[in-house]
Amino acid sequence: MQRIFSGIQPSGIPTLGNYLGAIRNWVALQQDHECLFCVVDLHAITTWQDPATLRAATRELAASIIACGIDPRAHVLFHQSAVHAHVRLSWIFNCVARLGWLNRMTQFKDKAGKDREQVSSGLYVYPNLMAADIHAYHATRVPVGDDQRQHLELANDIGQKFNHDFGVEFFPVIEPLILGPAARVMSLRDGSKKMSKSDPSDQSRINLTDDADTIAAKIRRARTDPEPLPHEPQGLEGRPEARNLVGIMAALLDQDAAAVLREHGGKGFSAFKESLAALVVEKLEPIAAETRRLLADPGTLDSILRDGAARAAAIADPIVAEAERLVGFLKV
Ligand code: AQP
Repeated sequence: MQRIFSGIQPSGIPTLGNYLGAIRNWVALQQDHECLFCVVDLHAITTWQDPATLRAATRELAASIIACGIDPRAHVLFHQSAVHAHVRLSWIFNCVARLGWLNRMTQFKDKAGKDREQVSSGLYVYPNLMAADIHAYHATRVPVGDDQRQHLELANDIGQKFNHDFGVEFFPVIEPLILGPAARVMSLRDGSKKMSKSDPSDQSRINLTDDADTIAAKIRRARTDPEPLPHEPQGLEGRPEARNLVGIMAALLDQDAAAVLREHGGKGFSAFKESLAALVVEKLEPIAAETRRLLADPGTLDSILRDGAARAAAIADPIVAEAERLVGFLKV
């Protein structure tokens, strides 16, 4: 069975984008893969996180992931900082990866923007930590969105350079697992920006914990254009906000945009938004309720995370210890 590593940052409450683009796919992968699901708090602090909020967000994200259908007994759910193998291997990878490789990472350029001199050095070496997350488990598959493809190629370059430098065949080649039509959910306020849990505007996203009224209000206020919906997907060209709302409905119904437009083409946005809000509420309400139930019992949640960390460490520790031996660290 192939081993899969998947991570998500506790940098806010998970959004409908995280659900449709990532967590929902993870649920399906559980059937025929050995899965590690990681709340990547080490990655989250590459940008500023308030400490108390980070602690709460780590629990909330773990609860949401379980509420979405991840089984933490059959698979491994844990938070990254609890398994030290990640940091140990990432330091080695900081010394394997070349500056030139990191300089090419478009996500760093996007996230740093004009503030390049002021962002943390952690943000710059983020892809090395991501490579360590995967290689620490000898995982061979990583479900990723298109935006993460470049980081995965870098993880392979690092693994292969390590193998070459130390004359071993130690780290396997990782394959990206691109699942279904790339569901990329965009901001409700700006159809050219992706929906993000760390977006300063709460109105830009639907949080997995939003209640029915909040969801309906956010969808009602979502930016659109004055034209009615087209009858064919080609009519969505140049209309990013319309495309986004149609895409959300299509993803939630496991349909394509053409099927949605066959039913809703010609309608104005107010009618369409009402149908969409009802659908989003129907799909997210059980997740929010289960998340609340899990969060009401933090003791049980913490014990799930503790157990997950112990099982993750049992896999990663021997692999990273062997990498350290290959590098030449003295073991006494
Ligand atoms: N808008 C989105 N549409 C589809 N997929 C998305 N993902 C994130 N946003 C969307 C997918 O969610 C997974 C986990 O992402 P992450 O938390 O590790 O970091 P991210 O991609 O940077 O997600 P956010 O929500 O935008 O976080 P912040 O605001 O902290 O940067 C990934 O598989 C990602 O593709």
